[in-house]
Amino acid sequence: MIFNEKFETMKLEDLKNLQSERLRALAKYVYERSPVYKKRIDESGYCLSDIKTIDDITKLPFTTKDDMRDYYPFGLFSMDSSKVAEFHVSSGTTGNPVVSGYSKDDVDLWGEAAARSIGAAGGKAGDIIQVAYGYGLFTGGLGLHYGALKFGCPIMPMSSGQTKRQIKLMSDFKPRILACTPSFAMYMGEEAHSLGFKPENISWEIGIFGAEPWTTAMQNEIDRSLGMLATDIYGLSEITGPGVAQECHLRQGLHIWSDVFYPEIIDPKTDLPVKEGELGELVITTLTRTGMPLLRYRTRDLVSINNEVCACGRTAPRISKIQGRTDDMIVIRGINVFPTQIEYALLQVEESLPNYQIIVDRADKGLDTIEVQVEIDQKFFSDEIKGIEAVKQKIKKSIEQTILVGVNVKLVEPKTIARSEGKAKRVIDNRKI
Ligand code: DLL
Repeated sequence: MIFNEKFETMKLEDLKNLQSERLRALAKYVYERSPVYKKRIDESGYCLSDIKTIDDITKLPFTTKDDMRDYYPFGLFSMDSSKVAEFHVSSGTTGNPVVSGYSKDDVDLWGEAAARSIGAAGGKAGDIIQVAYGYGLFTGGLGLHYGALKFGCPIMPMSSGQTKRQIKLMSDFKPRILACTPSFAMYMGEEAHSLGFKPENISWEIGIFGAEPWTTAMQNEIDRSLGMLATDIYGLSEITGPGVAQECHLRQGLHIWSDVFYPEIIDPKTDLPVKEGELGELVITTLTRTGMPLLRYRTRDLVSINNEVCACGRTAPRISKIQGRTDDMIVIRGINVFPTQIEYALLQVEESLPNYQIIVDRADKGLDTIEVQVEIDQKFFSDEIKGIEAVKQKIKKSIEQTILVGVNVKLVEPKTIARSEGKAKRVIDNRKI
């Protein structure tokens, strides 16, 4: 179902005019309210009157994840923090987390974007939705929640975890839609089967899955094992949570709601646009946000774009599934993890040496695992087993407290982990994405 006919099927020419109008207003808005953007626009050699159409967007400065960290917590807001309705936070590369401030209108916009996404996935008003993304500073739970409220779907605000309870309530309430990370969907499917459920006893018909990379093969596997249509949803806290882009039932790319989140695809090395269909970094401008609007935000996510009108009738362009990232962030079970966080956690434990490797795997059933191999001083190896086990637990605890994801720790002797002469390859990602 198309939730918002006017914007989702707008003629391309009208869409371009709307984007141009919104870009002019946005440039003025941030220039007047954000000292950071005022300074950057002044330094760019362009002025507001140079921003006439959406094609002039390239005259505006980029915003990066480093900016988010440097201006932590509220320095990039265009609104006083007392006027903000909600804060959301995700992991930053080092030190400071990434904070995003949503005004009341931004929360409304987020609900609109997520509602369009529920419709694109095939949802209908009245469908019960089981929201099994985490609620809280992470945007997954609340994003689908706001979308469902707007769309008119009765909500089961489950949050993540409690697998058996999720399945029991699925069986009793018969939700038609399940929203969670793809790895959690796989896990729930596995549990449901072990409890004796067959695909025909599973009420979910539509999955709205995202927050982590996953393949089409995994999508097909979820379709098969849960007897549903698994669709991909994309988003990031800085822009808006889930609902920046979403696959329609045809699953030929994710429609990016470009009347509000304007996409550019650039070569991350030259910063120049790539040709339609070529892989590049997704850069997004929030055309209508008011709390923390962002100009040309470098998402570091690698995608290609297809501007052709989709057979579903939507004119919003489609991005490919996320093909990778330009940095070393690993998204594991929906949580962003940076190797530097693991390094930090290791350095808190005196027995560990700062030589480590992170091995990410995807088990057969789709659940991602992290193993951290850590070198420890030779002298601890001569210790009795109990002592070694205690060091291992100490390291495990330190890492888990930092990254908020369970890990396996393997202690190895000094000089076991390959040394590098260039950039150290800290992460071995064995997931086939
Ligand atoms: O993950 C928002 C979200 C919640 C999206 C629920 C979809 C569903 P962050 O925690 O800020 O926000 O992480 C954003 O996660 O830059 C991508 O690298 C990755 N990511 C998000 N969705 C997808 C997806 C949420 N569908 C970062 N496929 C992004 C691959 C995804 N990666």
